[in-house]
Amino acid sequence: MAIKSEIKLLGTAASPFVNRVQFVLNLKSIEYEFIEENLACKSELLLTSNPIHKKIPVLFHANMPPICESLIIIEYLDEIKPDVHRILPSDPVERANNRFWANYIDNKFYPLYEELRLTLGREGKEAIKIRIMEGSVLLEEAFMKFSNGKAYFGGDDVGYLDVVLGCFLAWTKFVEKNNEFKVFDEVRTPRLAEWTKHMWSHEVVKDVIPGNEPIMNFYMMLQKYRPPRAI
Ligand SMILES: N[C@@H](CCC(=O)N[C@@H](CS)C(=O)NCC(=O)O)C(=O)O
Repeated sequence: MAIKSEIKLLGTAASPFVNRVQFVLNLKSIEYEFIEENLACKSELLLTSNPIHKKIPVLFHANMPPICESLIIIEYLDEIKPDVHRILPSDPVERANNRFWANYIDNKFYPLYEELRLTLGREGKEAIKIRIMEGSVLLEEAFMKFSNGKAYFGGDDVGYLDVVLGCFLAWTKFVEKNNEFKVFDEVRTPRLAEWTKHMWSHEVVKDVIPGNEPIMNFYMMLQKYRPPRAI
């Protein structure tokens, strides 16, 4: 299938969900056009292509209807280019387990970062930090199971869960710095601490992971439009 330049990605550099899609496009050597979205003033393109959620990323493939939701997009890419760097395992049970943990990461683990930002007061923040660290231990256990002693969830190279969790690396660093704790550390989560280093230096990841400036700009936008609250 001719894919070159038929793919367009609507997003912004600081969005982990957009970065997730970029990782997979890179892994599969799919060329794409990046369309910058301004979430402070959403474009007509975003509102019409993702009218339900009004969120990025949105993927456009030739003249087909837009595809929304990052996990759906990366699975779509895996399906249209299965011959290059498969990210999901071929075994249905393993695939189901991968999806289970992706669901945990997106719906339980990462939302705690946002909850930490939104919570005012030392006590409340400390309680959320504990929940994040408990989550990191669960992820360490999952990593041990999936990686089989190798460097990645996917084994010898980046797989589905590396993409799903790895897209949050820059935000993890930011959250750690802002809140003076470690999400993944050498003592509590030694394998994930090691994995973090592999991910940061991985070819397809390192050019996508946003630097401090886009992260800080995005953070300031969140603070403005969705400010913290006292609980
Ligand atoms: N479940 C969605 C989450 C996407 C998401 O939260 N995107 C954020 C940017 S990081 C967004 O577009 N936010 C706009 C809004 O909340 O109005 C996915 O996986 O694609």
